[in-house]
Amino acid sequence: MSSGLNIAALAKRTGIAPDTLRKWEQRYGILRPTRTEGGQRRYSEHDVDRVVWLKARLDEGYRIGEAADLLGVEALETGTSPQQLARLVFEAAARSDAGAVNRLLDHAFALELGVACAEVVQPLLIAVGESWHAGQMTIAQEHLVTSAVRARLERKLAEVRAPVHGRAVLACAPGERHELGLLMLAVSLRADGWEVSYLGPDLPVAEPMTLARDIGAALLCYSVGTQEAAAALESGLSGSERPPGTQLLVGGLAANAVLAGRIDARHINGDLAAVVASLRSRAEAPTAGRMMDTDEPSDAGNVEVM
Ligand code: B12
Repeated sequence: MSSGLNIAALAKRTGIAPDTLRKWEQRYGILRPTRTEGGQRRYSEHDVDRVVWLKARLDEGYRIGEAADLLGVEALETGTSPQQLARLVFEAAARSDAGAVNRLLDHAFALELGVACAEVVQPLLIAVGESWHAGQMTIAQEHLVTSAVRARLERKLAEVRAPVHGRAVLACAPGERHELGLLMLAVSLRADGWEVSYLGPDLPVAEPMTLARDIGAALLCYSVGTQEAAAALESGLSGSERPPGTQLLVGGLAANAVLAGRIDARHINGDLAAVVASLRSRAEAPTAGRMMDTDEPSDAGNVEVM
């Protein structure tokens, strides 16, 4: 049987009536359902994203035909490559073209989530940030991109999905303002069936820990992008009482196996897909209770390098 949403579920998710969706599908070919063995249409997350994108254009005043054209024409102009899309957003930001930044990012987020994050957003943020660090892009241009990315990631995070694997709390270490990598992890975990509490940048170490304890979280993630934040995390954790049954995970640019070993946390090398898959396989393991049973064999002091 083919998985996916039926038209009623698609209508519920997008707020567009089933009749309208059928018309959009037949007239503009903007939905690409698969069929069940019984011949019923099943819509994908990609279809949801396209409808949400079109709805946003209608709210801006476009007619549906224009919006559908825009979806096709811009996709054609930008080519199909996510790398090109990242470059076009970068160029749009460099000429302070907020409209193009937003439209192109809408395209990026209409791609499959993993592709959007790993192949568009991540290289884009690095290019934009490096350009800002080098004094080529202004703070305003950098913020234009980061807030547009943040808004879309937060929107994804707010999408309701049934929790399956357990609860996860995510926060940046004290002083840490590089938050978008962690937000991408939050969205990826949410999409994979975790109930996520994303707390954002610059948190005192004890706050996420208290929340994790209160809600019985299986996973507590800290992000460190700078050495200063890594040091602040380490000192905040020393002597603190860990929530029982909660696994501590550390990541970000300044995280490594050595730091993880020192703070008795886990560090997973690899991209977000690898991180999410590793966490999922743990959660699904028959012996896994809340993911870190005390009798579970430790992987080198809870440090894992894949
Ligand atoms: C964009 C950027 C900024 C933006 C951040 C915008 C935002 N709201 O997030 C702004 C402009 C605010 C900024 C500020 C600063 N920055 Co800056 N910044 C960058 C830049 C260019 C990209 C960071 C980024 O967003 N990458 C994309 C994301 C998606 O990648 P990521 O964060 O690494 O996350 C990935 C993984 O690490 C992982 N991940 C992240 N967290 C977690 C957590 C867990 C548990 C797991 C499993 C995985 C995980 O998921 C992501 C996907 O794989 C980097 C350079 C670079 N090459 O990365 C410098 C960089 C990180 N910044 C740096 C510095 C020095 C600063 C400033 C001190 C500059 C200044 N003089 O003010 C400030 C510090 C702010 C602070 N207190 O935190 C240095 C850090 C050096 C260091 N290691 O100590 C870098 C490396 C630049 C450099 N080459 O010197 N920066």
